Amino acid sequence: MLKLGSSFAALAILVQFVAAQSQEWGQCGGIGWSGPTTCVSGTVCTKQNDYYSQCLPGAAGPGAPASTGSPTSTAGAPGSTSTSNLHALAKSKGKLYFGSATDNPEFTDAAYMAILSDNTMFGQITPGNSMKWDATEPSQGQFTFSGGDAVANLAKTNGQLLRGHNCVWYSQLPSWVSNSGFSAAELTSVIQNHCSTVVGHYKGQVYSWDVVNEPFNDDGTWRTDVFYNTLGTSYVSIALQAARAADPNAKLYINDYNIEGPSAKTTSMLNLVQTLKSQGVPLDGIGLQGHFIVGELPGNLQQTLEQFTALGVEVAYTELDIRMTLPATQALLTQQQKDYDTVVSACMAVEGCVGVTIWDYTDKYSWVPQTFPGQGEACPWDQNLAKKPAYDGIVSGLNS
Ligand code: 9MR
Repeated sequence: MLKLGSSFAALAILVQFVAAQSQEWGQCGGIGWSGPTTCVSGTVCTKQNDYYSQCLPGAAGPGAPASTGSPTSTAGAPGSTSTSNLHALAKSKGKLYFGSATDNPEFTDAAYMAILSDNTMFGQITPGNSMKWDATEPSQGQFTFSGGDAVANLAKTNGQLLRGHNCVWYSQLPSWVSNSGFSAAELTSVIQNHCSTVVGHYKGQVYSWDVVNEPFNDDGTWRTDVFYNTLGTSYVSIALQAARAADPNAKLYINDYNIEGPSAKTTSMLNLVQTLKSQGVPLDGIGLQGHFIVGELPGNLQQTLEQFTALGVEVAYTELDIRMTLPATQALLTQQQKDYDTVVSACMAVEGCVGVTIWDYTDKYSWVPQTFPGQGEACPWDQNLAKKPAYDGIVSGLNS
């Protein structure tokens, strides 16, 4: 846990260091915009409308780093030997789904899509970015659903469940929300309009929504973003109620990282669930993201899942990946196999754990190397879409 915490501290420093450029999906221009107008490597500043330009993943500009492919390749290392497909196996063992995140720019990669669209492998998908606030309401009242619709349509075509991600989050949040100085009443209606429009747009198509994402700091205190600073903790119930009204059949989740084992943050999330339940606020599930480091899993995974389900919510690992310091070695890949087994086994042991989603299935499209330089290889498929030993770890967990 300590190392996990310090990695996020390192991330904070990194984010400050590169603040002169906008991050992927961040704003990079538009009328009234006074922030950075250049984008980090691998993304291109793209005009959405007169008021909003955004750094979209795309052709790397000058100065972009070399491909993350070759130096970290696991080529040569023994891969997976299992012949089971993950979702089919998860279903046969009583779970609702085994799933993967995906992202729109990946849709042009035919080899990637062939594996993603195999519904015996993945019975559920989550859009990594295209249903977030900056993608769906880049300027106030102007909703754009093209990216999210492409993911929803893919799920429908493939016969896969869809997780919606997300309504209210401090990140990938347009500046018109964070910097307008809205009063409490104004921000309430901004949240209600956003959540009800986005959740309503996908009504009937989404199994579960991450309505609120990452409300807590690692020390268990509330994250002081525009929502908390303006509305206190009430923003959570405002968002959940708007989502429930917009799609009464979608399961409504709060989703966070570093709540997978005992910690101050886990305690805060447990307390929040208890409070919301006692107030009759609609809440169906807690998403435990599961961004882990090889060899450093928190203890008591199963017990922590059970602490949540005892409060009357379902749980899921919603963004599982297990990263390592590069270069990958056989020992690290073997430990990663064990770690995937341990995490998936914990979900299998808890009836109210409905499924596991990996935060994209291949190292080719993992978020990790860009966010944690020097780390990677977090996914069960390698850069070349070959299964790694981690895949056998998942199969072993599903069979447990
Ligand atoms: O996978 C997403 C990546 O493409 C984006 O650049 C990043 C920006 O914040 O968000 C990633 O997904 C995050 C998710 O929405 C919330 N939990 C942490 C995930 C990894 O950063």
